[in-house]
Amino acid sequence: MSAAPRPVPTLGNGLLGQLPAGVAAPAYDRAALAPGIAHIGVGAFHRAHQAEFTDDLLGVEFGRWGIIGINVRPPVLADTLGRQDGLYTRLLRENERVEPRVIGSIVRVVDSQDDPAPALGVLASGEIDVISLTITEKGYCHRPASGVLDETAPDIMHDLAHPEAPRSVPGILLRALEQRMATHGRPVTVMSCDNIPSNGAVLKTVVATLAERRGGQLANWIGANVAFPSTMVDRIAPATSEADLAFVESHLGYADRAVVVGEPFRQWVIEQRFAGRFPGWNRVGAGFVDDVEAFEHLKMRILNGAQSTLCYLGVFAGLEYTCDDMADPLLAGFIRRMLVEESLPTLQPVPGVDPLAYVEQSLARLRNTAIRHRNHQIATDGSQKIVQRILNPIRDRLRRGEGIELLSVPVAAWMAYLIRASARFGSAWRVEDPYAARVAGLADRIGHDPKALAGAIIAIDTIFTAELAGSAVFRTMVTERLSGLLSGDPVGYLRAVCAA
Ligand code: CS2
Repeated sequence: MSAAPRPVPTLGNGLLGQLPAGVAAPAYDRAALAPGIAHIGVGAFHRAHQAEFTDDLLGVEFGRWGIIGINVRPPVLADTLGRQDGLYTRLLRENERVEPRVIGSIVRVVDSQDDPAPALGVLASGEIDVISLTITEKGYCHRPASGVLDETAPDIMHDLAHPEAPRSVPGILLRALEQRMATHGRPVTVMSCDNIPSNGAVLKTVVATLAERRGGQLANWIGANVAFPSTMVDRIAPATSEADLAFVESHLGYADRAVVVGEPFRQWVIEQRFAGRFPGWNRVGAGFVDDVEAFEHLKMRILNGAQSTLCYLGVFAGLEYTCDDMADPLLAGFIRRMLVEESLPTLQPVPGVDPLAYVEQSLARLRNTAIRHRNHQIATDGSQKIVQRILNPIRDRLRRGEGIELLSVPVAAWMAYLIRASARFGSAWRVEDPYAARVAGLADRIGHDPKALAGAIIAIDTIFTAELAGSAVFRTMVTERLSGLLSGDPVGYLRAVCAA
């Protein structure tokens, strides 16, 4: 009779003393760790980035900086981190190399998907000095083209009518700030860590607009007691797959439902604008600066611009991951040319950065075969990404009378992806984007006539500014690219553009 297989233990406090050799563990006493940070949006990126920086900080300078992780949208955290005392494994991967480490900075998780009360209880608490957010671009309920609050967004309309039971993140923040004002009055830093330009200013604008609509003292109190620093965050950390969970179980010998995989590269630049106590993340590699703008443009236009271009071209060419796109010499060659010839010249100098070296480093990161970042994942919510990654550099070039032969390709590719010109590419896909229905509706009404279709999409003024929509060069180039992509042989067209 063979022995029954030994059950695999689950990661949790009880396992911390018995981790396999080679798995790093928190270098501080977790039992003594009290919370000071509340984070909204505990996805892969937060676990691979801010939570790791915080874990580093606690190891060199222990203090009251444990994180309470809050989700106000799916997934539910109770089933994963909640069962593991907030612990999870972070795997850094680069080609063959794997570096596992258990991160301990998240001390508690709170699910507030159906009811804002649990989130509000944490955010309004006087023990919280920093509220950080990774809620994806669309979580800000702003108009991407201008950064102002979209007062027609359904959740915002709801929150304007029912501020005591908010659904949107800006509405939840406003309610929490109101409760802070009414109770202890302690200042707080509210820090966006999403990939939108001037993310702190955008967050401040949407919250302040709601506060003004609300009336009373709240807007003034926020102005005097709340800081909204902008940040630039960077680390490629794709959605965790079943294969990643299986890897931990088979190679490390324990079960972990909250594994996260990231590349070795990481960067964090934070605007020095704090209210009250703030963690010394600058002691562990983050940069505290007076102005983040140059850093965020560099990152969004180069690294993110490349990702958002490759994702569509890759889907059209039948490829699955960014690293597959980069293994295609034509696509890789096109991306390098686009970045060097068109995106890079729009950047202001960035202190301590050689821009060409930054391009090469970004391309090397995208070639990392151990990072399985799906093209469709990056294509998700493209309407919220394209402004800062592609349209702003286009605007800057047009103002200087420069050409946009290459940057017009991702604009048309985004359109072709959204109208699901899938039959033409021999594959089908579901579009996840707040503008999916609107663009599909335009395509149904107009058909696939490139000129009419490009014109109708460019007329969406929450994405395309009047300046861009009014540019004949822009319309002509995008129409030409869209005609090519909607032609009988879109892949052939792409190859011709890439090879040109
Ligand atoms: C990606 C980003 O899905 C996406 O939009 O472009 O998540 C990207 O991987 C990160 O910004 C890298 O820091």
